[in-house]
Amino acid sequence: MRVGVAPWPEAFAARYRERDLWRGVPLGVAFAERAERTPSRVALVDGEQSWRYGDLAEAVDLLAERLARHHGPGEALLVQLPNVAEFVVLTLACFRVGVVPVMALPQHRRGEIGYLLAHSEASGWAVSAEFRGGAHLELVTELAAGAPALRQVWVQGGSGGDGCCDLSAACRRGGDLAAARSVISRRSPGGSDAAVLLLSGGTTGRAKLIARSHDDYALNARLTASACEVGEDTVYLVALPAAHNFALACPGILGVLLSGGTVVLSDSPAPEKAFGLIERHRATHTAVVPAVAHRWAEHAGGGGHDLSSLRSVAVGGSRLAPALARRLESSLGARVQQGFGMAEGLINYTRLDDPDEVRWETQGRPVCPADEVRIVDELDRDVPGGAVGELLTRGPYTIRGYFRAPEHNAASFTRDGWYRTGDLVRWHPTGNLVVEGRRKDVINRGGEKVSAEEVEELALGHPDVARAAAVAAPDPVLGERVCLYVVPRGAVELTVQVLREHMTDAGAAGYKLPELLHTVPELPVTNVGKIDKNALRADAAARARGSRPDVEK
Ligand code: OOB
Repeated sequence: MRVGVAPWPEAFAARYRERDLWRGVPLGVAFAERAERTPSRVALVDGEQSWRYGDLAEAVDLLAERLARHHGPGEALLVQLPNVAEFVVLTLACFRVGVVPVMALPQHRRGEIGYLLAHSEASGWAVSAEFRGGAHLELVTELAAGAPALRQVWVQGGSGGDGCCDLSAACRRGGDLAAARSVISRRSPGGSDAAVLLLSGGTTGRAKLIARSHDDYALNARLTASACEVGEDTVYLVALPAAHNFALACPGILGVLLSGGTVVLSDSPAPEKAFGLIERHRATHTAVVPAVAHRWAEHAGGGGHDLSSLRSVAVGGSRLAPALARRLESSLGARVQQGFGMAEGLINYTRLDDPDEVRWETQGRPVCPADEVRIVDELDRDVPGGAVGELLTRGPYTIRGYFRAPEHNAASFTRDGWYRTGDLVRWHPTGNLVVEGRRKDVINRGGEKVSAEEVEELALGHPDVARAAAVAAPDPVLGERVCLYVVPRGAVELTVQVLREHMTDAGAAGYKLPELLHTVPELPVTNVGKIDKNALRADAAARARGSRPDVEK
């Protein structure tokens, strides 16, 4: 099955091409051209190993030829890898032969992976033999039988046994490059073909898949690289999960590799690890979520590391408090660039030379002049200047629909193609956006988006739960945590641990599990009979402030 991108209306597409925003150059070709220009510059560093552009391009092409033997054009390949070199080689190799990587997370478990395999009809799955003690290979055995489209499993960092390909070995150089390049030339995708399937930051229910085209994702990477002043002299530390759009292409791995800079991988955002890498490789740029920024700001003074090479720290994914932005700049001696973006497209950034007020207090402005932004009320009417409303957006790198989700699309997009972000924002007088809240029912746990509905469904699967509602409880570091209100069935005593175990057994990833549980005799309802989530959020906030007795079990 070929993964397709929801098309833009022809008039828009023509305009984006005319303005040279869409260049018809697939990402694999853009990378190969860059590698030809600067073959001896260092492209990638993972631990003690590093790849020059020329070496990396060769490794990519040899793997691409191997991929082409197993996976057809436009077929999905589920990528579930940590921040390792194989992630980068595999992603670029997919781009070269039009295989579409599905960017899953190493933390995903049976529930998420089973759904992603089925929904994308992936013909391949790349998985790590070992990730923080997780039993990924057991998951392969368990799920492969129920995924009829799956033909090939690729294992990183160890052999996966029968029938699996050793991805790490396949990423090492060696092979007939000329033959590989002749296969690639026959398999190269077009600019409007799907490049990648990203996961949406949690909307209603299961994560939606977001098909991004080569044209639009290349533009995304280019423009964010330019907004962050990334170039050949950039050394970018990947501290967030590489599969996340922020670290992958905003500017992230792709923005840096298309600009001739160096990508340094870190397997953890912990300050002890990240600071060591910044010092050792003289990193100039990195990106973190506010929860990580918090840890870095605490650690910077006492870390004893030389961070003087660092110029810019992009912070995004959830709300950054102005005081933390200021503190981060002074403790790291680098400029903060707030990034407010989404896997669906639109990316806003503050710029390095913006005044303090903008860098600290706003979430920046769109990176592309062709990005269209509206701020509207509940009836989709534009709100007066400076007022808060929902952000709607359209543009050359914002999708026109989720992958295979017609019902959901009808709710998430207006008839004329605007994406309803679910974010409540306002214009700052300086022409930058400020995020004020959200309309969508999502819990943003330190940048990881959790759908409240998904948590509720998981909770309702427990026989002793009669009703359930998940809301965000404020947290000083993570911003928000998953807080669950349940009405138990009968007189049974439910604890947060029991429900966490139940949800884990049901196959849910750890970051979705409730951290706070409140058992209540009844859930509050609004006057139209819907669960009153605002009342629950207020209750969760009051409990977090300690102004109510905590009945947490
Ligand atoms: C990034 O992407 P996603 O797809 O994981 O999540 C998007 C959602 C936004 O709709 C918004 O609700 C929230 O995450 N968000 C922010 C934010 N950045 C994202 N909320 C407040 N302040 C911010 N700075 O999270 C993402 C993708 C690319 C670059 C940066 C972040």
